[in-house]
Amino acid sequence: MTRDTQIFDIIRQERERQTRGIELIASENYVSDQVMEAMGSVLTNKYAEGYPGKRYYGGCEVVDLSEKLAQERLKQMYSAEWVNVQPHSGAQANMAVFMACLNAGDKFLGLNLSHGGHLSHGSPVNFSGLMFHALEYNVREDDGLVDYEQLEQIARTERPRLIIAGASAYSREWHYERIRRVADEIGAIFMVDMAHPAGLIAAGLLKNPVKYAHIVTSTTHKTMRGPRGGVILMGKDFPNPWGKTTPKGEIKMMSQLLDSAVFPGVQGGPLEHVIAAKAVAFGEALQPSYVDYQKQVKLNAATMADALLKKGYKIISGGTDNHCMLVDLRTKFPELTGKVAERALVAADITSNKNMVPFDSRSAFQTSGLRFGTPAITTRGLKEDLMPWIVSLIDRVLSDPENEQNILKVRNEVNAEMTKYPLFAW
Ligand code: DSN
Repeated sequence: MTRDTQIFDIIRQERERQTRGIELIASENYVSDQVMEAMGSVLTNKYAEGYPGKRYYGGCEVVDLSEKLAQERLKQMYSAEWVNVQPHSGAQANMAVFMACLNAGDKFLGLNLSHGGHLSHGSPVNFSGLMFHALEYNVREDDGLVDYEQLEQIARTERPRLIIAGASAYSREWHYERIRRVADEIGAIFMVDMAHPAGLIAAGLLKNPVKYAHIVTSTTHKTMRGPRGGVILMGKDFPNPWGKTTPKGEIKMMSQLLDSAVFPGVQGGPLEHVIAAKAVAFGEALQPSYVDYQKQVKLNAATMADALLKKGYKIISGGTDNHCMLVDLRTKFPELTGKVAERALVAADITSNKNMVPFDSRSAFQTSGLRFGTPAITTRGLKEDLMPWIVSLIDRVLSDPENEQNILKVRNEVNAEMTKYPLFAW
């Protein structure tokens, strides 16, 4: 077969883009060579519908070993009792939880997407908002923190069956205990989606939601630094409180419902090559060097947030406890939209994403915010001393976002510095 030069040239271009720039998208990271090796392995050839030891195809005895290893390592990372490593993504992990816990039309409560929440926590254009009755809580306008009083009040009045904590743009620690209390009071299931801070949690730098929630979901590729994918965890199995029964009238345990919801509920064959890559990433997360990495992610984020504040930018909630921060551009540049800011920064090889800020006056296509995060640049080897320099580059671009000469100068500085931080061993 002739080599597909078209696609491999595109991959080469993407590799160059990733290498020459400063990557500040809070949900992105660079995986290790071993994670990529496992993803690009012969395991991609195998069909393995079912679970280890209970498959619908022959020849699964080898992939059973790697899936079991992934399960054991993930349990160890979070002191979990039960896990499922098959979800293809975080959204699919969440979908499986909805399927296991709710009936179509049931009420659930999640953080408003425009206040930092996630699409799969109730957006009207997502399955969660389309098939279920989504209720939302906000962050407070004055301090940008989750409005726990509002959450409790809605929970008591509306009595949702499921309450979700977790966000895609929230830079503070959560009061899981408080949410669990109200969930217990009304008999709701409490789920935490820890996709963003999962790596910091595994390193013991943030509270472990497995101790507080009935069910925890995550992606594996953000701060965790594994392949793209999802997982579900529980600290303790429990009978489904809503009394979903089998055709024989038995009440099922939540682990059985979740396993059936992932497969055959929302997925077919698991991606065994990705599951092997997850196992590699989980193995890396159990090494002492992972804690050092996550401490540096947090230090870099705190230093970047300080530098932004010193330059006059507003950060929602005033800073960060984790790897990310949400900047409200309106304080420093009232006329500048997130859309224009994102484009100007990309032209300077600094990648971030436009993001709505709480109580935004602009639409999701324009936005007034930018979200920054440090997992990727920390993997690259950048330390806290470079954070003020990155912020000064951002500031130069945003101060004159249409000035191509200015942007070119910044880009040259970015490219010169980043050649000092090689990315791939091959
Ligand atoms: N798209 C992800 C993020 O950027 O946070 C969430 O799924």
